[in-house]
Amino acid sequence: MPESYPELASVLSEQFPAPVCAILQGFAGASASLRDLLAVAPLRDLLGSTGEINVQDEATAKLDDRANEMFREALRLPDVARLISEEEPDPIEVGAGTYTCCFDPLDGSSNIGVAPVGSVLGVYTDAHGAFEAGYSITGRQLVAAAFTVYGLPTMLIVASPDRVDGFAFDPEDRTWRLVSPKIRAPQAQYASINWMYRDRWPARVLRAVDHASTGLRGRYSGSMVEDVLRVLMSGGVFLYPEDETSPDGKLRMLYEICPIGFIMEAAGGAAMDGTRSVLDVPITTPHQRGPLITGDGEAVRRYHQAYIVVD
Ligand code: AHM
Ligand code: MG
Repeated sequence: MPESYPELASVLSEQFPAPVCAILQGFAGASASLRDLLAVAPLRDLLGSTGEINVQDEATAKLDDRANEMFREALRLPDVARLISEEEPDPIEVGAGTYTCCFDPLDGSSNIGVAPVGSVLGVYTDAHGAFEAGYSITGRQLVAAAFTVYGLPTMLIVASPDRVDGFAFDPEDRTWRLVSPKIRAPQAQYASINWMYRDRWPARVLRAVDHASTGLRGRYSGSMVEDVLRVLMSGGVFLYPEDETSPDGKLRMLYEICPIGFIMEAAGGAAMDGTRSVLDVPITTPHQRGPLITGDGEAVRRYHQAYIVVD
């Protein structure tokens, strides 16, 4: 019975101030619309690329563009100061609000049309001076984080500093309902990493990956959000370390690494760059990259212990 699963709005209002509830509702609303678009993408000529190259030097998919517009509009809210999107070269100044919303409108672009993709949001406070000379921002300034996975079911994960909840989208009445309250990251069963990059890993990464993944089974989708959802629900560790072609890692701090790190720490797991929590890394540019090793605290600790050994 749907009535037995509390609706998103009532769960949010118990945990967050009204402006943060509005931001999270905006994210959930745009996610529901994007889910609809993804479901008909092959029928609406929405697969393939726009022919443009984005600020990350990656080909922009038509759906990257559409998703970006949807979240950009949904998050233009009175208490939002600025928006930072994976698809926008520069921050977008919105108003005199308190919050900076950083988002990846469509995570897992290489899976569009073939496998689940998602969206990621980080809500930062006190970020006004960020990126000006001498000012940095860290993931410790997050007050909320969320991500969606457009699979069956379509899932929305929302975190405050000490609680993580999972909501499923009900297409009948278009509500998000709490189906997995107070998620705790279970003991690792799976390791998610792109094993094809093994030859590019420095010796310490190779050693640490082997140490962290011993005894685990492999699962890797190419959509971080999907792999992280598995880590949260079934137990595991997700790893995207630095390598020879991406010496700083691939994933971006503000709208990928820190929101996921915040969620994982709130669920009792861990998220490190190898030496420290990703939430303690100073971020000085909007699209700064970093390594991410996240999931079950014990597996992340094994990575760390092997990583810090001096060669
Ligand atoms: P995107 O936001 O442009 O889709 O890039 C991020 C994605 C992650 O979802 C995923 O974990 C990773 O890139 C996959 O990269 P690779 O193909 O190098 O394994
Ligand atoms: Mg992404």
